[in-house]
Amino acid sequence: MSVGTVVVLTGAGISAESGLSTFRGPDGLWEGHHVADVATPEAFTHDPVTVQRFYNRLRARLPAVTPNAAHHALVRLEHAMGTAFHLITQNIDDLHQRAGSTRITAMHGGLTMIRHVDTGDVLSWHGDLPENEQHWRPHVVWFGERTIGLDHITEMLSQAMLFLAIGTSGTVYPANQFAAIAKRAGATTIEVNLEATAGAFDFTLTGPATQVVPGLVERLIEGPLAALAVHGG
Ligand code: BV8
Repeated sequence: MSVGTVVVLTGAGISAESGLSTFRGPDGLWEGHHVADVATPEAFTHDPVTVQRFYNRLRARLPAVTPNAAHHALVRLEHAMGTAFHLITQNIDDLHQRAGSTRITAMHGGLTMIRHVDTGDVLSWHGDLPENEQHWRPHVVWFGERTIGLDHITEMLSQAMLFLAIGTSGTVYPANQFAAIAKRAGATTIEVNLEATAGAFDFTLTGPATQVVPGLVERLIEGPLAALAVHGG
């Protein structure tokens, strides 16, 4: 039996009701682009203008959107659970951070950071990058690149009592392995989504995140996690 941590994984679906589009539309395009055209190191080498323009447009959207009830509910869960809580997000928006989440690993980086291709220096960044800029890139994990914090994430999953995935299709590796890893460690696995995915989940709670997550968090704090909660709900 795991030692009793709660690990939450979020994907694009938790930000959908804040007005940010998810990734896999019916045509499988990301904002009108194929993945390989904008979210790979090769794309950045061969066509930096298209890549910088793509991320400038995504970054420019952030000031117009705000965290929703699901983001805020996860902050309440973090406050109730303290060090027994860990949030992993696949999202590159900054909505969890703006809601107040601090025990967070942004495993695919973030739109509000840029990284120097030679020194690896990372800076906070909120405006556009010049479209022909080739020394500073979005601090975002592209396909074929190593994700951030994977060793720490694997350690957290090995101690999980509860694994909760919210708004993720389970399409992308290695995040799509986390439920199975947690389950092998003895965790109960729950997903919140508009529809069940193929992941290793004991329960699927279907519905929009803003309608399902707040009530789920309150029930967890008052019920099974009450013994673990370090503060009142
Ligand atoms: C790596 C940053 C190794 C960029 C992202 C063939 C088979 C299997 C795997 C591979 C393969 N070929 C290559 C791979 C590996 C590859 C991969 O998984 N490819 C996929 C496409 C097959 N993965 C990688 O390359 C990873 N790195 O493996 O490195 C390595 C090791 C050592 C050394 C070097 C290398 C890196 C992956 C990271 C890619 N970058 N993001 C950017 O965002 O521009 S991933 C990107 O897509 C997002 O960050 C996000 O993670 C992902 C989209 O997934 P979701 O978040 O799940 O979003 P999606 O739209 O798919 O689903 C939304 C869900 O929400 C849906 O289920 C929907 O029903 C639900 N929903 C909608 N509305 C709501 C809702 N739910 C609740 N409420 C709502 N209101």
